[in-house]
Amino acid sequence: MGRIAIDELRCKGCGCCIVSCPKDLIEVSHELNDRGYEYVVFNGSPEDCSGCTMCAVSCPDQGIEVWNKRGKQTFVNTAGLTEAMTHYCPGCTHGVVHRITAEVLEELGLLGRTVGIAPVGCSVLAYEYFNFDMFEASHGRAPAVATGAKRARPDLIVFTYQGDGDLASIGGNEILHAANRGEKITVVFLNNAIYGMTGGQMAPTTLPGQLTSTSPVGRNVAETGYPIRMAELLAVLETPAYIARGSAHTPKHALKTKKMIKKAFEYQRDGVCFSFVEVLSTCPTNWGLSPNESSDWLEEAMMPCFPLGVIKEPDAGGREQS
Ligand SMILES: Cc1ncc(C[n+]2csc(CCOP(=O)(O)OP(=O)(O)O)c2C)c(N)n1
Repeated sequence: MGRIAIDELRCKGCGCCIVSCPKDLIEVSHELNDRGYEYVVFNGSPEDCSGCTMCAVSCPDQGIEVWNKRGKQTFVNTAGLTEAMTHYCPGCTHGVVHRITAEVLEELGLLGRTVGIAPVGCSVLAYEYFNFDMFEASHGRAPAVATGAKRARPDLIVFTYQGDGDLASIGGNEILHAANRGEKITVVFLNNAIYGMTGGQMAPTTLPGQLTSTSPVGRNVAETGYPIRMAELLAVLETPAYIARGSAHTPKHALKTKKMIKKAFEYQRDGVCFSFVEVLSTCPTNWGLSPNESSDWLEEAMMPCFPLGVIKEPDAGGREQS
C-alpha cells in the first residue's frame, strides 16, 4: 500500500509519470497551475498504489513524493539539488539526469567536496540546480576547466555535465585530449541528438535522416557524415578506463544509468581513472514530438545507433591509471 503527493506547482504536465505508473493511477487534471501548465493528479486510493516510486523516478521536475512501507521516499529535496524549479521544457530528461547525479553524490557522501562544471547549452544553468560548488565554462571547454580544478585540488571530486553540441562539436578536441591525458575527472554527457538551447540545429550526434532546423529534409550523411558515437570513440583511446552509456527515458533506464554514474564517481573517488557516462535523453520540443512519443523515438531510433551498456571498465581490460 502506498501514497503519492504531486507538487502541483512543480508539475509541467509532461505525463512521464502517467506512462510510468504500472497501475494507471495518474491522470491529467485539465486545470492549469500558476505557471500555466496542465498538471497531473493522483486518481486512485492507497489500496491501489503499491508505492513502487516509478512515477517519482520518471519525474524530470522532482515533483512527486512517495510513501511506501519503507517510509517517505523523497525525490524533491535530494540534498544534492537546490529547491529551484528548472527551466527545462516539459518531458526533457535533463532534470532526471540532474537528480540521479545528485543522488549518487549524496549516497557516496561526496557532496561536501564536489565541484561541477556547467556547460553552455540547455543545462547552462545547472549551477542553479546542483547544490554544491559549480563553475560555468565557456562552450565546450568544461573538460579544460575540470582539468585545472582537479590538478590544483586532487582531493576534490570534479565532474563536467555537458550536452552533445557542447561536448562532441565545439568541445570535441577538449574532451578527446582530457580523456587521452587520463584526467581523473568524471564526465556526464547528455546526448539528445540535437542542439537544444539554440533552436534544434543538427549536432554531431544527429541521426541519419533526422529532421532538424539545419537539416530540414533530414541529415544527409553524404554531406555531413554519420553520428559520432562519443563513448566508443573515447573507448579506443588507451587511457580512459570507465566508459558507459545509459538512458534516462524510462524509470528502469534511469535507475540503471544511476548505477553507471555511481561507478564513474567511485572510480574517481578511488583515484582509478577518467570516467565517462553518456546518457541518451529526450528533447520533445526540438524533436517536434510529445514527451511520450519522444520516449518511443529514443528507444526505436536512438538506441540502435547508440547501444546501451558498459563499453570499457578497468577490471575488464581498461587500463588503470597510476
Ligand atoms: C562559442 C559559442 N558558440 C556557439 C554558441 C551558441 N550555442 C549555445 S548553446 C549551443 C548548443 C548546445 O547544444 P547541446 O550541447 O547539445 O546542449 P542542449 O542544449 O541540447 O542540452 C550553441 C551552439 C555559444 N554560446 N558559444
